[in-house]
Amino acid sequence: MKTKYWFILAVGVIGFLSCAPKSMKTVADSKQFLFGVAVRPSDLLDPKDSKLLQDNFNILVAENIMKLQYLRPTESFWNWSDPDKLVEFAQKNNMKLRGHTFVWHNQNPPFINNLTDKEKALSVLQDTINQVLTRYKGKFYEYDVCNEVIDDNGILRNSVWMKTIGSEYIDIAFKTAREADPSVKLILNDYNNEYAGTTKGDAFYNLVKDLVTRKVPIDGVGFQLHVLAEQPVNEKALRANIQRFRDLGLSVSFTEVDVRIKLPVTPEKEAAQQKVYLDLLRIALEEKVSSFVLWGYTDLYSWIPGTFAGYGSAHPFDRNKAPKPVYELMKKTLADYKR
Ligand code: 9MR
Repeated sequence: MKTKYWFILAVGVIGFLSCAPKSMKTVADSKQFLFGVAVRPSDLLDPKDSKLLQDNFNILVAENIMKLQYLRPTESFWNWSDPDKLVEFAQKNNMKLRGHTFVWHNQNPPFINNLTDKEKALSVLQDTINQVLTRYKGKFYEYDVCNEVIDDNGILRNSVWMKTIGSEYIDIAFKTAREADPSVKLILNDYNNEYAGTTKGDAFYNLVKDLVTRKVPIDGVGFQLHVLAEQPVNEKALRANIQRFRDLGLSVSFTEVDVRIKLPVTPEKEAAQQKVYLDLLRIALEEKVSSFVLWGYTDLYSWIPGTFAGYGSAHPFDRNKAPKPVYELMKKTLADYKR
């Protein structure tokens, strides 16, 4: 073929490729924005599901399998197989990982729930963190070292860790994690902590400020953001909160985003949900949050109906795992964003 025709063909191919619709992951990568999802082991096994993950997300978190109930069901038995597969999948697909979680009041195995002795509790806590972060050294981008340590009244929750060790369990968990893997960003994660000026939001901030003042090695905070379509985002209170954590030298991640709708779904409620998702994404971009992670992508496997009776349709993909209009709008918001 003459050079001229080769040239025309090449221009055509390049033109076609640049007009071809880009995947969400390509867009997120190009913006250096960490956009992720909580996954279940079966998401990695089914070829269609794993393709969906590959096309859409550049950071993953285990929805359940790294909680101690599953990861360490007895003191001597560790369930590494599923987490190993998740780590391998993420590495193979050029995705980062969030870890969730070491220290929680929920989803603990009986041998932890039954702890009473302080020394024993301390050794279990430290050993758990050491074993996980030694095995996966350098493999996790962020880790929720402690989750939901403040209760709904704004005081330290009376968890098994609090009862056995006392409030210093938080310091000890963070210090142990830092020593075990200095490369992973250490996060304190919670729900209803996203707004400055609320009981829980302010209690969470005061706790974190105290940790920073006492030089406990914390790198960032997580706002879970399990929110409602019917409650518009309070942008001012969210931005003020992000700013005050940034002033402490910390990062902020949106770690478990979903926006539930009071059933039945109507076009108005869907429009309200779109606004909440898009506001959160825009604020995350503008405030340069560390990661934006959906707590599940499809309504098919949602945790919402089991916990909030009468609510549902909280995720950006429908029960057939097809993207809803809100997802296309999120993609456009990300694609149009100029850093
Ligand atoms: O999505 C998780 C669900 O499958 C579990 O049954 C539930 C048990 O409490 O935990 C859910 O995930 C929670 C997360 O680990 C911490 N923040 C709240 C999430 C929703 O309950």
